Amino acid sequence: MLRIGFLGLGTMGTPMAMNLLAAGFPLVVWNRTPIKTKPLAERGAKVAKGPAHVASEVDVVITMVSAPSAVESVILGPSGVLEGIRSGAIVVDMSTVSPTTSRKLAGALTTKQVEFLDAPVVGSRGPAKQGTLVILIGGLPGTLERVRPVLSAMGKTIIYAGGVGMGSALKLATNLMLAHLATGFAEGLLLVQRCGLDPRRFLDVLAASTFCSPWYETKGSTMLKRDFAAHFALSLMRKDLGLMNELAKELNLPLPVTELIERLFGEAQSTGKGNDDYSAILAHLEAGSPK
Ligand code: NA7
Repeated sequence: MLRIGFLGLGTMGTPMAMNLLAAGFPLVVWNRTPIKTKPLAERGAKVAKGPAHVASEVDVVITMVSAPSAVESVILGPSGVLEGIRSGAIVVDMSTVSPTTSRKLAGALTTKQVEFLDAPVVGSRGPAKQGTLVILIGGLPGTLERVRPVLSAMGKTIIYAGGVGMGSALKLATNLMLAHLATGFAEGLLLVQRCGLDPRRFLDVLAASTFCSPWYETKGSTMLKRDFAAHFALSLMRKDLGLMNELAKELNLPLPVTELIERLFGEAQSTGKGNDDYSAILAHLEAGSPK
């Protein structure tokens, strides 16, 4: 059985690593804040001293950290994965980063004959726990086949996007939709409430019409209750909006609405909502709309 190393035990990484243990994979873990390794260690994972140490002991290294700078530091930085990894190993980065970052990592790892996949996920804390994430892949199809059983322990659907960077590009496009959806729903909800309507009727209409999505029943319902406990932090969505707009600029593609939404998320973050769920964009819009 492949030996797996897992770096980054945050909201997403911990349940994903738990599912690897549950599937029987021998697991070595590391996290920048060491205390977060405890639940994994209690279930049999080995805790390593750092990313290079993890990489020296496994066949597949998985990274699940917050942002491009974090994954670059974990893989390319001092005592990083690149220092310890053996040729023939595979690195799978499941963080949401830019396609440029994915290509940079793949290029650096090639110097050690290490294959790379960008494999960001769609789905937040719940699907990570249930092992039902949707995993988007950039890289060689042969590399994907080597790690498919590993990915299948964490996700229900694996979508092959293309070469290195394409998984990251597809993920950014998907999160673009999510940011638009949350912002649009929030504005619609405020309008409905200001008109004196019962907001549940708004959900009823959405559920009965062509753009029905389970998102409205899950996220829409928690937004109605103003429950903004983080499943996917607003600060991370703000980071992704920045990556989308950066990518669009590289492609000379105007995304005017996404630019505006990035600004709104930036304002929400600067007023202290960064650690709330991304759906707290509703609270930000509400605060700016006095009666
Ligand atoms: P979290 O819960 O914020 O976790 C982020 C993880 O990234 C956590 O383990 C952090 O370690 C780690 N991190 C952040 N910066 C660094 C640096 N510089 N070096 C090493 N490790 C770092 O995020 P989620 O689990 O919700 O999301 C993970 C990814 O999936 C992200 O790309 C999302 O956009 C999608 P810490 O515990 O703070 O020491």
